[in-house]
Amino acid sequence: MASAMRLFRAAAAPAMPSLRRHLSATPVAARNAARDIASMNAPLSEIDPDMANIIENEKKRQTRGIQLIPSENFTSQAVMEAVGSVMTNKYSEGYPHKRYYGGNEFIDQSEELCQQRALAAFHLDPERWGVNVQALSGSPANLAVYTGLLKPHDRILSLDLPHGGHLSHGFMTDKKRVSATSMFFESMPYRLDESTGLIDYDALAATAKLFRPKMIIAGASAYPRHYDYGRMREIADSCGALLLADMAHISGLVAADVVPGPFGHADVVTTTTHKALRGPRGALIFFRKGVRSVTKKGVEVPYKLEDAINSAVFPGLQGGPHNHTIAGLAVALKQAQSEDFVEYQKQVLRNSSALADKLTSDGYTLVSGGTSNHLQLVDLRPSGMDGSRAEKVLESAGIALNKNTVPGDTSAFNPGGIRMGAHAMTSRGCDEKDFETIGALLHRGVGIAKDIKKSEGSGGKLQAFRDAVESGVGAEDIKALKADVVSFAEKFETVGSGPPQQPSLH
Ligand code: DSN
Repeated sequence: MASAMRLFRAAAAPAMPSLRRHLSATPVAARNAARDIASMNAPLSEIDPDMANIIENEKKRQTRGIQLIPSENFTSQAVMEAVGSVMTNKYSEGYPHKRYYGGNEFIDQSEELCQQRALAAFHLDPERWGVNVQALSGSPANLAVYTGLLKPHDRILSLDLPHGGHLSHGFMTDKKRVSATSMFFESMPYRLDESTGLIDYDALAATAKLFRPKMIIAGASAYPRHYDYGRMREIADSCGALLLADMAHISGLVAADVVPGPFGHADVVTTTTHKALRGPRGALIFFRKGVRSVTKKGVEVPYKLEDAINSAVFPGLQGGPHNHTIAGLAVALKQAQSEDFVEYQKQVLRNSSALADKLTSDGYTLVSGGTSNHLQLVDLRPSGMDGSRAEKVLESAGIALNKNTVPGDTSAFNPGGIRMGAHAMTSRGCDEKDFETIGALLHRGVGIAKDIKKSEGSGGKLQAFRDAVESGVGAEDIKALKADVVSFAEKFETVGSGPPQQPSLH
């Protein structure tokens, strides 16, 4: 009824003047056009109940579960409002005031505001640093940096994926060049010292001397400790390499100044914007500007990063920027400069330590012996478990984390660990006590996984284990755990999900 009334009112409303002129001789077409506009303005729940339902279910999953994936977070209602705005309608290839399309007055304002806030959020002097806000996400941002600053087949030295690195830093196996970075450039990994779980800087320095990379990357997606960016700079200088810091996992902590950041040492810094920074899905590329060095004769040598990076993003790799994302990112970067955000990031560190301590006291082995940031990497092999089986049971019980390789693993497909982080649940208001409870729930889940594994024989295949979980082995225990997970998680407000959208009458 509501929707019929809506359509009637919209159809009765005058069409846009140009449309009206065009359709004046054809009342049927005019009515159709009015109906089309009305339907374009109707809410999702009315237009597409199937998708509305899927989104509601995802909202429920996020609310009723414990979200521990360390690269995820809850963005704010204000960010989502900007992302869901008319900014999505505009093409604006190019950069502010140099666009290939007209009508970009407000898009320029939005992008410039986003750039200014990005520099301010990371306390950067605009004379010394610039930023590109158009890269679509972390991997495209990194590819843009390589494309802009390296020649095909130049050498990149980066943390090995099984030791905590990221695909886009050049991962390859004996059989396959997996990441585009390893297809178009020559990548060489550096690794952790397996006895400590810390980056082996001496081995890194020796490899750099032999490999002579053009670029060294300081960045990880599963490293629970701080990088020594000063040492990374020294090593880069020892072989004349550029230093790229990919701070995607820690950028919110860096903005809040609660962990060491890379800006004092790196030439270029990339980050996604939807992890610790709590923005929409996107990326930032920061590059140094101004004088790079002064020759013995007193000649200033400038950095030549800005044009190379900007033109690699557009027109090198991308077309029109996602202006809705840039608008949302500007909002997130404003929020990232607040006192509340700093307090939030401090709480993330406290919660991360609390979870690490709880897991340690329950007998788990943490890679590097603990954590200094938001992330915990647990080596399950000493407890007779593996990452895939633990992940499966915990997922069935409403706890989302991910399996992860740990140093010493031989296969990325059967990793020995799980990776967790504190950002998302801290956004929902959890404190240290709550993270101890989360640790206890996790421990129960891993215990159930062990029981199931025992019941189907230790030589069992992973698929057999998954089938066993699906077919109900351990079902009662998983059900009981899930009930406890839901009653715990529902106590905490979900950030930014809002009430379900209802069809509305104007
Ligand atoms: N996929 C992200 C992560 O989970 O760490 C990195 O881009």
